[in-house]
Amino acid sequence: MKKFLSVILTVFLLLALVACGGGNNEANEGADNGDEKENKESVEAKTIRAGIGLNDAHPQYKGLLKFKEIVEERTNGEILVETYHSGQLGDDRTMTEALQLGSQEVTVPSTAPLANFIPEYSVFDFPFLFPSEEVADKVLDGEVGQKFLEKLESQDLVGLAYWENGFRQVTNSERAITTAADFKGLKLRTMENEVHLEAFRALGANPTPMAFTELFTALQQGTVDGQENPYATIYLQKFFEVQKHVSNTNHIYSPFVFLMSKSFYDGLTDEQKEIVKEAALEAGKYERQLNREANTQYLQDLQKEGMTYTEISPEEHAKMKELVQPVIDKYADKIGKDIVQEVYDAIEEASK
Ligand code: TK8
Repeated sequence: MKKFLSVILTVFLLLALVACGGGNNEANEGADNGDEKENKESVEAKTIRAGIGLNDAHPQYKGLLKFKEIVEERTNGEILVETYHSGQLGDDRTMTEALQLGSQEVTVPSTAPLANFIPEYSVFDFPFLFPSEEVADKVLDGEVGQKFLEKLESQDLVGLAYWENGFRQVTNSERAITTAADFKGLKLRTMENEVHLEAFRALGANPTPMAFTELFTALQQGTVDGQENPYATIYLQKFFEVQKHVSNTNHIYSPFVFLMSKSFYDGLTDEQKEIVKEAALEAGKYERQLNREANTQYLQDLQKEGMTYTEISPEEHAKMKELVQPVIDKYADKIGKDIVQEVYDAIEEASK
């Protein structure tokens, strides 16, 4: 009998050991699962596909690399950034639509094509709106600029910062432009924005809206006589190879807007949201500085490459302003006089 009881006891003890060990296993499994899940999550970093239209020589791309550096460092690799330039992912409108669809996470378009998504953005392309880069910074980085960024949410977009495209200058291969009358009949490519189109019509030109990705070929083939962009773009995109004349029209200060897909942004932790916003702002300040530093140098380099540079006098600039004023009045009505007035008031305040 004793022997029988000791066998039963041994079997019972063995069963008890096995059960506890399993529990531990389960606990371990749980822990493993937990660790595994945690490891899995940390292994599966989020990826930002960031695309722009300008090439890798442009300050805009250097700004994108700065954004990548800051985000990857501050998130310890939880977020990785893939950068694409030269329209590899498409033109401004296509990439902005990709953000809305969630098939791309970041792009940095000019404000002009954004007006096709949020009409109020046209105000930033009113000719001669910003008198200087410094005033543009103050207004865009202040209350008014923030108000415009918030409008993007209705389009499934998050505006994180303003970067700089810069003051736009006209180039062409027909004639030197020194007067308002010299625009007459020029076939000029413009961005896909009604204000740009109508302003150049008011100057007597014959404008054609076109994506930036098609521009160099159109200039090369003579589909258009000219275009307008900041000196940095004219030089770094090698437009001097297909354009003869450049003049300091300074007709529009063009901002870039750093856009993120809302669906991607909403999926970030609060800490990650702060990091991407800080990174967009810090990289934007860096990009603006690079863009400005070399502007004078770019103009000299364009002339070294054989372009003729002509200056437009204050009197002729005044004539240009007079010719485009009816377009400004029309679009101020169209997009809302109040918000337009807010922008002009902010500019006046920032100019003091
Ligand atoms: C580049 C464009 C470009 C703009 C244009 O993606 O289209 O002429 O000035 O900088 O945004």
